[in-house]
Amino acid sequence: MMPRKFSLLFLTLLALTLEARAFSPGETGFSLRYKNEVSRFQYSPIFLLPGDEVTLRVEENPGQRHFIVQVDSGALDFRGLNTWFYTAPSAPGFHSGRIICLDRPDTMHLQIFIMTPRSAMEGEYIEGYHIGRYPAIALRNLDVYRPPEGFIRVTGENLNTRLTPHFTLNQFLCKQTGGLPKFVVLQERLLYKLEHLLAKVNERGHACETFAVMSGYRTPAYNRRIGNRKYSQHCYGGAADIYIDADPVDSIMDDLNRDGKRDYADAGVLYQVADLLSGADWFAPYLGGLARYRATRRHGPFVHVDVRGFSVNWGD
Ligand SMILES: [Ca+2]
Ligand SMILES: [Ca+2]
Repeated sequence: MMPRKFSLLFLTLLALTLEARAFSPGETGFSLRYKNEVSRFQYSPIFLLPGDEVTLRVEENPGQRHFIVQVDSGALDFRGLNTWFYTAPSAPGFHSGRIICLDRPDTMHLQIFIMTPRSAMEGEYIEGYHIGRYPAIALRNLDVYRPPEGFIRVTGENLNTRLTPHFTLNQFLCKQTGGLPKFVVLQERLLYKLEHLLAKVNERGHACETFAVMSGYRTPAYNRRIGNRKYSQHCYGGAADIYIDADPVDSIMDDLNRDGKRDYADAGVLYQVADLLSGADWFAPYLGGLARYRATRRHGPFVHVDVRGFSVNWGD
């Protein structure tokens, strides 16, 4: 038996360790409305074209009524009532900004990417990077299938930029070969969906700090090479194929149902959590495709999620 004094110390240390490991959703006490998005995350991405104009509206909470906004580049115009009008700079690149609450310590970091416009494409390429061809006509005339207006230019400097509290830009690059700069299409909404799903997964007892993203953005050229459907949400920056890889970290889905096997049933556990969220009213903006996939010789089991705007579920 351990002396009581030591066992208490041991328990305290254990509690502190568990505390340190607890998942934090990385949220601020206030929210920001911009474009068609709402974010409460301490890191919030804003993807814009050169010269784009966007309204930033901060929604106050009890005890949080006074804010200032700072940006490293571009023009900011205060419009009253916690509202700012931001005009993006004219050159592509990454810029940071922040919304600071003056009532208590609470900051939202704005991760502003000025994209390279589609007009910079030369044939199927931008700066030597193979994009391929987007279908000129949107599938069923849906906005989510219109060719993207711009591409995030990924360089050595911004490759590891945090987009939201638990996801970084490098997780979403297309798997095709080629050096930097690379170009990526990504929707803010997909990142927020992944954050909400990650928080739910942790809440359900599966501790993980991020998802392994097996496939994020796919250029139409790459998508075609792997034989995928031409209107894949991956090509529009709206989809991610994900799995949980926290214990052990070995690039394969963890044994989430703890049956000693890592297979379709584990993809099913992640699928169920995502499906559970789909039933919540507040989750409506994040609805999209949801699918589970079996392991093959090339990959382990995984789950596909996207933000096409309406629910479609499938499984193989
Ligand atoms: Ca694993
Ligand atoms: Ca299992």
